[in-house]
Amino acid sequence: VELATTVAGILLKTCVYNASGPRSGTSTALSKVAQSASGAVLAKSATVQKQSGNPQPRTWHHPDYIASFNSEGLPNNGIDYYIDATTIDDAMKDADDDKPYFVSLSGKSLHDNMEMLHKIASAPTKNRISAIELNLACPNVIGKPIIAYDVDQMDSILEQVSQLTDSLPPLGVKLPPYLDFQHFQQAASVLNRHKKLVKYVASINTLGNALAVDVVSEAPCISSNSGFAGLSGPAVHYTALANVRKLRELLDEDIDVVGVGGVRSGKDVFAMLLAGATAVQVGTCHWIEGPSCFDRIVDELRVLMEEKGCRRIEDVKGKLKAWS
Ligand code: RRO
Repeated sequence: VELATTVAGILLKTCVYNASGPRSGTSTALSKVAQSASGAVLAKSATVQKQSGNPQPRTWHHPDYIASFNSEGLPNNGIDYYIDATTIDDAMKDADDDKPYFVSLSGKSLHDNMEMLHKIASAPTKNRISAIELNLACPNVIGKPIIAYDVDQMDSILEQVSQLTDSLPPLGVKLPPYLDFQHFQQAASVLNRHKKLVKYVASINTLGNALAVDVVSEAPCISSNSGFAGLSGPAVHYTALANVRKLRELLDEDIDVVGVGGVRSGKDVFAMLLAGATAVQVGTCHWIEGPSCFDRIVDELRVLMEEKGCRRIEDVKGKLKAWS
């Protein structure tokens, strides 16, 4: 069974890799992903300056791991760190030679995103950065909306970024979950308009502004942002599958769809592939289980594909059958 795939034309030896966020903020954490069966290494979303994020406690896992919550508020080491040669050396030194390294950007304004993109365009490490994931879906910056819910704003950001296309690695966009077919249409038409720039979408980020309540203390489980937090894990897996399916249907075929949301087994990856994903990211499960989850999930996927007689990703991708 061949589990290799391509995302934005970049070869991944396995179609499963880490989502931005969990265990992706430092070169030490990234090196553990790099040494696993993860098909790529994706860094935590960066801002222009290093920042420490929201007050603690800002994460909470349901005891049965059916759902996780975070209001991290973008703790990260700043863009310079993620594109620095020493960071990339440390992160990738024990990985397969050609394992791709991706950065994620989550600027607090268009100006900040442009500044980070200009830094990448002139970085000596530019050709070691296989792709850039532009996060237009962070729910946790207090006072800032989820950009990709405002399609006009998404359009104008992509318009600006387009002017840099030729000097940048391929670009993907991290999307929030959409719930309404009209919103899928609106988002897809903006993304299709920018298909020269946008080579993949990663769908979905956390479901924004959920609330977990602790019945003992009668207070929210999370202190920051009045307890409101991004919801992830198995609770959002079905929303993620629907987003992958719908976006695959609506997006131009040149734009890859990377599935992300509540994936914790080979079966979950297989379902994402059937829905149309070209590759699948793992976030919450990596957070809880650690980087060995990539080896386990890839093994499970290999066994399942063997059982089903599927020899490559293309045999599964987008092949969801009609109900019968
Ligand atoms: O750091 C965060 O609070 C965070 C980000 Br940038 C994001 O994109 N998604 C999320 O759930 N948390």
